[in-house]
Amino acid sequence: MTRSITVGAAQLGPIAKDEGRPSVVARLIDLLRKGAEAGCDLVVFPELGLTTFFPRWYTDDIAGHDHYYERSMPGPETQPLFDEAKRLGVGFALGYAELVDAADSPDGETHRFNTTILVERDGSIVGHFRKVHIPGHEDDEPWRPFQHLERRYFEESDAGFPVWRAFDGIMGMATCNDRRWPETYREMGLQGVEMVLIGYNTPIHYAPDPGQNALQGFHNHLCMQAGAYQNGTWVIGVAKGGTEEGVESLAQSCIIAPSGQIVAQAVSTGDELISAVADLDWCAHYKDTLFNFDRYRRPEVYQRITNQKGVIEPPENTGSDQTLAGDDNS
Ligand code: CDT
Repeated sequence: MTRSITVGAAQLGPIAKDEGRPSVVARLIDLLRKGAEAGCDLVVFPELGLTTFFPRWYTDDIAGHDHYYERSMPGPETQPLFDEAKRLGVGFALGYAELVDAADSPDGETHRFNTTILVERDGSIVGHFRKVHIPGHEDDEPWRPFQHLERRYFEESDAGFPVWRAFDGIMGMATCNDRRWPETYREMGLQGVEMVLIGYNTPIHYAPDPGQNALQGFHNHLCMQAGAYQNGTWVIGVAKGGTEEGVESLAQSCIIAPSGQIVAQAVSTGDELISAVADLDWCAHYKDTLFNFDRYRRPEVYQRITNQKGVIEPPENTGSDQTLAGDDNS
């Protein structure tokens, strides 16, 4: 018997700055119901799926933007989503801005994270993931047409990429920029992950190098398809797309099989539910053959994959001849 789950990618269109939580939660519930109609066990929503992408605005005092953060999950405004999930028997993953109050924090400090939760079909929270790779900048950079101040609004998580047993499989999460890093998938791949859930907000315009603008769609699929194939896992990539507060963001949400093939893709830039039947046993075709880590990986020779940051300078005189064992160029 195969372990198949039906998974939905619930792409969102823009969320306006003044759109309140009740309206956004109603949109999420509508997509959840569409997922139920499609037979979904699990519906995946995007990064920061409850608010506009507020890190595009500079502020001296980020505490003035705390209304964009959730202090509890579920909270009074998100409880209806949990209730509907339980009623329908459909789980979900949802990205949101998380605020940990100083009073609730082990170190007595306030913390802000870019977080995603995974919720089971009975409405219980399976796990929290906090974004590891925080892109953009900390300070106002007025030369940009719009800001990408995630590094001002969110801390980097040091918790890495855990996996959870849920939905009859091994589930992992990552958030937006995390999807561009091979370590993200490999960390979870080494723990046997079978499905990685990824929400994203990706502006088409990349101010530091606009030459990349035309490649946004290509890079989006390239990194997720490679991560899926090289780790024998399903990857579900879900956008908040369309033009939000004047900023155009990539859509192209997709469901990727362990072969690296896209098996479903959104066709709009707005609220849209796509789905696919995901056979988790398909992962073994890759995990037990080409990417049998125990048999073929060579961690003992991957000397530069360590805890260092930045680039390690190569030693002097490392011509290609000298890299061959036994060569003697003296
Ligand atoms: N949200 C997020 O992580 N977006 C980034 C944009 C980076 S441009 C500063 C992404 O990697 O898609």
